[in-house]
Amino acid sequence: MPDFQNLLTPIQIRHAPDPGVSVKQDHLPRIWRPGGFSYWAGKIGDAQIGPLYLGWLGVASLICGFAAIEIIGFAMLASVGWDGVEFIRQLPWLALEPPPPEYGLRIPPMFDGGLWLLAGFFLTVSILLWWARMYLRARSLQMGTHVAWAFASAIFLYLVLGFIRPVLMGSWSEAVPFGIFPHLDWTAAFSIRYGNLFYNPFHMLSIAFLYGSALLFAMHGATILAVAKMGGDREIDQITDRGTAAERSQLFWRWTMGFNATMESIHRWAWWFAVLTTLTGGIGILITGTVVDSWYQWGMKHGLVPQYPNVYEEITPPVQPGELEGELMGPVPPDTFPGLGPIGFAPADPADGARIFVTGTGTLTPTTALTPTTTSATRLVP
Ligand code: 07D
Ligand code: 07D
Repeated sequence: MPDFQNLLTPIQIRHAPDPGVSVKQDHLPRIWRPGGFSYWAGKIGDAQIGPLYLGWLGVASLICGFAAIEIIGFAMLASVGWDGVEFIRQLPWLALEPPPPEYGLRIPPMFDGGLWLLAGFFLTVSILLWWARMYLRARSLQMGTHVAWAFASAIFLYLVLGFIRPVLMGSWSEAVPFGIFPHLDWTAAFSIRYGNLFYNPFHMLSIAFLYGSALLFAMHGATILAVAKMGGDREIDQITDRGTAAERSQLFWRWTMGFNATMESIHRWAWWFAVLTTLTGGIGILITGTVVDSWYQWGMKHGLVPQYPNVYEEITPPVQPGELEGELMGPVPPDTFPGLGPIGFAPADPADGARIFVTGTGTLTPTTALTPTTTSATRLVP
């Protein structure tokens, strides 16, 4: 029976490195054989480093990942005139942007989005190969494939953001740019463009699962640490042989909240919360712009948010010539008034909500029926 050890009192034993169980599916030799030891790794975990299994999937994934990073890096370096110092200084702001909208889903010129497409291709292949590697390593160890399927959920969100949704929307320009702050700008702009993502119920679910993951992780980590001195950190033993640690940790939660997870079920809770974060998130992004155009308007329709105030008279289209200057409340599709001058957004008046000004000459004949959601009221100024 080993002595109780924790992060502060580790005893690092040096011995012949443990090669691990042998499995017959090993096609390629493990590298770093026979493995070595690291004092600092031993401070935070297991001191043994390696052997590392690097099959052809791993090699191919690393090559593709390297290619993606090279393309992104050199495109960013080119964007600062090949100046290494500026590259480092401005790195967080640099971007490799997707093609502009005019190319739709066509292959764009190399320096007008083509590099983005190429980098995305290599990154995606790299991620998918890494997924296959994880799956096959688990299989060859005769484990379940839970890790691979959790990773698949994250990959689903990644593919929705950068591939599936852009394809459904018919344009690569819908996708996320590569870049540290630029991808945050994209995230903020996406939310604004589609009427505030907070009103997207799948964004709500994703947030609940994200926060829930953090809470469960904190509860579980803290509980196991609290009973580690009774052997609770040897969690798996506790499933088959419930010693006093498992007993107490479960009693603790039953006392505190009347219910306790089991040594096994807590890991299912954690797995599902993590997996559902990106799964519900991916659904939320998938239906944004494809099914729902404005989450704020969706919220109005379903009573989440108040209607725009109806402070002006209702518009009765078509409006006669001469009555071409006015304010229309609410978003108006851009081709509603053909031949008309600019339709611009005015600064929101807190009392009235957002206004859209219509100016110009011609016949004000809406091509789209002005429903209460496209226009709630107007005051036309002759
Ligand atoms: C701690 C595991 C280690 C992983 C790390 C990330 C890269 C990127 C590439 C410069 C928890 C490694 C980073 C390989 C370098 C280039 C071109 C995981 C841990 C340390 N984001 N995001 C970050 C990615 C999206 C958002 C940070 C990737 C969506 C917000 C990092 C993707 C949206 C914030 C990063 C992706 C979004 C971040 C820290 C892919 C909506 C932050 C990540 C492939 C979901 C935070 C400056 C981290 C930040 C942040 C990477 C997608 C929103 C650069 C690889 C499009 C609001 N994101 N992100 O620790 O500080 O994750 O940004 O989908 O505030 Mg992001
Ligand atoms: C990105 C999965 C892909 C990653 C993969 C890993 C590598 C290699 C290398 C380690 C993260 C690739 C790995 C490349 C790494 C090394 C060496 C997972 C990813 C495959 N939001 N929001 C979410 C909150 C707002 C917006 C989810 C909170 C605003 C958009 C999450 C708030 C606006 C999107 C979440 C908030 C906005 C999201 C992400 C608060 C901006 C998404 C879940 C309190 C102004 C994404 C449905 C996740 C989503 C998303 C949280 C606010 C925009 C729950 C807490 C209103 C556009 N937001 N958000 O796990 O799914 O991501 O939405 O304000 O796309 Mg949000």
